[in-house]
Amino acid sequence: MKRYSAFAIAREAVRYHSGWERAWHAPEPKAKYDVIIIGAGGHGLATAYHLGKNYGITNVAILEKGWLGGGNTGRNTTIIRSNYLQDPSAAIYEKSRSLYETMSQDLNYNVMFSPRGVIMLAQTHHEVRGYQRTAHANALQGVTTEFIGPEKVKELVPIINIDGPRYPVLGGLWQAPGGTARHDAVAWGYARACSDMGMDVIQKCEVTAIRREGGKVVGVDTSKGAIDCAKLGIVVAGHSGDVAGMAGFRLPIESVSLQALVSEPIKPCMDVVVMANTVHGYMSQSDKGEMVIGGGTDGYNNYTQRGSFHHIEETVRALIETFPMISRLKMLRQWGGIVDVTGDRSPILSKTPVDGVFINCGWGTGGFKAIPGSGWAMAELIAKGHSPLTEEFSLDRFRAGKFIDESVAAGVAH
Ligand code: FAD
Ligand code: PYC
Repeated sequence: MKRYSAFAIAREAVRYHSGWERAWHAPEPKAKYDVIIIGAGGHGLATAYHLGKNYGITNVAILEKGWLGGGNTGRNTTIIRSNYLQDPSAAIYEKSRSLYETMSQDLNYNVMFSPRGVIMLAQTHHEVRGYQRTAHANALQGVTTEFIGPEKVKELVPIINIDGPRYPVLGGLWQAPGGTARHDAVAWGYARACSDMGMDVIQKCEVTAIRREGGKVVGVDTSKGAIDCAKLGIVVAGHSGDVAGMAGFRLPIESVSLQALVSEPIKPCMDVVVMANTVHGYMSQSDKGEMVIGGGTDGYNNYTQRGSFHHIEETVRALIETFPMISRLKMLRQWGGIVDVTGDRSPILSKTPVDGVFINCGWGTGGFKAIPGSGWAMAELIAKGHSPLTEEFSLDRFRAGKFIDESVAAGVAH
């Protein structure tokens, strides 16, 4: 594929943009692949990309029932950070954050990574102690964070009200190298790179059954016919339970809706990301000027990818004391995505009871930030059968009771 460059833009400008080629091919499925990945969200595409880039495995199909990036990858609020408490989490999230730094260059696709900094506000004394503990843990893990006082918070976020009365800002966990990226571009960039390596990204291709022989995977049935494979990666976020059921095993996962909304665009007023977990809500400003706002998950399980009025009211009510200016904003649109949540709020990257089937799920409310690191680690697991980054995240931890509790670091109320 032709490289994108400043020169290419100039060249196409003078020939009426007639020379651009398709960013990825639209193939029909072949009869057989070495590896099939179900789900063309960020995690599925990143897994395929690293199978090709790191291990030279390119006879790969990525099957997507809708359009690529149309699940949670295209619905999230794009916060990237690695300020988790437990060592295995810090390792994979920090690997991921560092891969975001060079992603635009690696993929030759501008994913608009913006390391503008992320603050998690401490608005109770309990939160102060919790975030101080995380800052110490992060120092030992080599993750750059610091606990900052209320004056520094005010300096970084001039529009914030730190005085309460209900929830004064007592400080915050500040990660300067955290930030945001353009979510669709992450999916599109990976899809283009996978297609360029000869992989088949096949949209509108729903997997309806997983075929096994003697405890081993042999292929899948899809809305475009049967396809054989030697190995299968299930990377379907909110539908993980359903698809695992097709392979004959159950997951310790619940599917719930997570919603977000954006305001009308306004002039630049906040150039960091702020999460306020006590109240609960979070906010950043997009490059278009919209205030991007979200809250906790819905309190009931469901598969409906849409927003609801009660959520706007709850989230805006939660944030209004800390950000009084949002009371004067008009809201533009809202939406929901179905996230898959585990009991310890950590993901599952694992082999499964079916030989040749691997699963990547359970990122819950926080998997956008993890896309490149998860893809890197999952590719290693699929190619070599083990990966230091996935070891602790196996399904066995639920049997052995070796939980990786990240309910606070998840940062979103469940
Ligand atoms: P998805 O992007 O959902 O991809 C899975 C794909 O599998 C889908 O495209 C789906 O159509 C496909 N699929 C399902 N079943 C089948 C089938 N049978 N056959 C074929 N294809 C199938 N994370 C952060 O880190 N930061 C944030 O700020 C953040 N904000 C969020 C805000 C909201 C409102 C939401 C909903 C989520 C947020 N997240 C955030 C979480 C993040 O979006 C997800 O963890 C992440 O995108 C999961 O990516 P994925 O590739 O696993 O799943
Ligand atoms: O994981 O940082 C996060 C997050 C913020 C909003 C939703 N998820």
